Amino acid sequence: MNLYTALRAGFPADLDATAIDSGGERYSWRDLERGSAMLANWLGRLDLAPGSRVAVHADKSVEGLMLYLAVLRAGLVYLPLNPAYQAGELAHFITDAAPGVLVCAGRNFGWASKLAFQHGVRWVFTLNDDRSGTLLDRALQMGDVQQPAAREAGDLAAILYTSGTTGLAKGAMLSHGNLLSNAETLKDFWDWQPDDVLLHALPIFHVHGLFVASHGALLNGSLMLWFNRFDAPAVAARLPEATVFMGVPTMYVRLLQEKALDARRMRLFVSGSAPLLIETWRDWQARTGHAILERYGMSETLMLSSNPCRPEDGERLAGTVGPALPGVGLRIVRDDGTPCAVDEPGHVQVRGPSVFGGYWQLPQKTAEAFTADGWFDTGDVGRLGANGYLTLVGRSKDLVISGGFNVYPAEVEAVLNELPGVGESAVIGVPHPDFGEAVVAVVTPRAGAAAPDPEALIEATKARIAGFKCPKRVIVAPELPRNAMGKVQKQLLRERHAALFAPG
Ligand code: MLC
Repeated sequence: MNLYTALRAGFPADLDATAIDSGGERYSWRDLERGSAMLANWLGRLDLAPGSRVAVHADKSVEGLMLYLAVLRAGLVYLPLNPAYQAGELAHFITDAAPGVLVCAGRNFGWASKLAFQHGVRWVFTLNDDRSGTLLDRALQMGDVQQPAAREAGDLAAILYTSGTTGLAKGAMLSHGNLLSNAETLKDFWDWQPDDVLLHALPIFHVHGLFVASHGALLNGSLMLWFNRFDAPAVAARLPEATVFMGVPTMYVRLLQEKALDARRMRLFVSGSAPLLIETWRDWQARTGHAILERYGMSETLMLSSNPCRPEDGERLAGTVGPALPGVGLRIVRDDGTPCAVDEPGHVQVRGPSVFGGYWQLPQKTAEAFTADGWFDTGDVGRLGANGYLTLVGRSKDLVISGGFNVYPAEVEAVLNELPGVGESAVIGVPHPDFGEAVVAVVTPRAGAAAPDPEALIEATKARIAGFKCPKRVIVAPELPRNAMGKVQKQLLRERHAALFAPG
């Protein structure tokens, strides 16, 4: 079944009720249905082959959400991209996914369209966060009735790019069935109620904001209080109207700095995408009386485990990501593949209906990601307690999670190594009070060159890669510590610079 049809079935009977309240505008359920139909009808006019990718590199907006729904309706494949990506980053996604359509922010049209047309993209439209852009101009000419394309559970619905240790992002292929099964599981496990109101302040180019949050509200026919960007005072001001909030830890840290946090109507606070400090969990409980529900997932698998929601399902335990969700198989194994004992850390491996079909056009990488007996290796290291709760204790892959965004050191190192005056570089994650982990680079001067200026290096990275990947600090050192094999000892660097952002 087309995922849109399943989400549509969750809309309330009164289609004139408000579906999304963005502060300035109110959108009814009928608006979502009609708007996505018009956009789907426009996409249908473009003579795209079935399964064509629609790449979206635009700022968050309600119309952007309608576009996602329209892509599902049209039977095309949605490819969301962080609008902070720069030309070099966008070039990889476009060459790799070969989309038929690119939708970009108007401010980027000049360079983005040039790049897209050079790489064979047939159509480029703009979409801005103020209800303007050529995409909407075109869609407004279309009829507002559309029959969603017939789709099977295994048909591709979206490709989400996620990097590997090589630094080159791979497209995780998610099907209509992957997305629907996860949405249905969460609807039940998180006990969505008829009168729930979701405060939506996450970006919609990742699993968390696009699937976990939006699907939850759509499938349950729940009102969304919508923010195009996260702004702690503005979010705190509307918290009294909401019953469900989903955020990354940085959002909780920032909200805790607000004087007023009225969570009396709240039913559920969910945190994910990055580790939530026990300290933040406790502060939140002290301030609001709510135990944040921490859950665990990733682009390749959608949501895998979750602390309980209903009291009868168990207690929410800070520092854990809860037991496997219903229908998810989760095991912890040693390097040799044998099962770990209770509480023994090992590789987290999973299987289930939400696990992706593979990486776009990378059969070899796909094969490497799965075990011989069909389990997906998450790249995370965790342990399972006797109570069945999973605690994540580390990562087997070199990855920094900053404010809920994944940053792959190899990609940042490659950029730094090209800059004048840089000999070599090592990028690490260092504890940071706001972002959880901050990207830090240790660089050596190029032989015979003067030591590079750290601020100039940071500025130079900002011109090349998205801001969240750029080092918050660059440290120039005479050399990088290496082990006997010649490998850079990142753990040593992490320890050496652990207090770089310590308060005071
Ligand atoms: C923005 N900046 C960041 C950053 N976000 N730097 C490091 N890490 C981040 N996460 C940079 C900006 O480029 C800017 O740089 C500077 O920080 C100041 O920005 P800001 O105004 O403080 O940031 P803001 O725009 O408020 O963004 C912070 C944030 C945002 C936390 C709201 O990062 C965010 O929305 N994070 C959510 C990520 C998310 O949705 N993850 C889900 C992944 S799905 P400069 O140089 O211009 O000053 C997934 C699976 C799962 O992981 O299980 O959920």
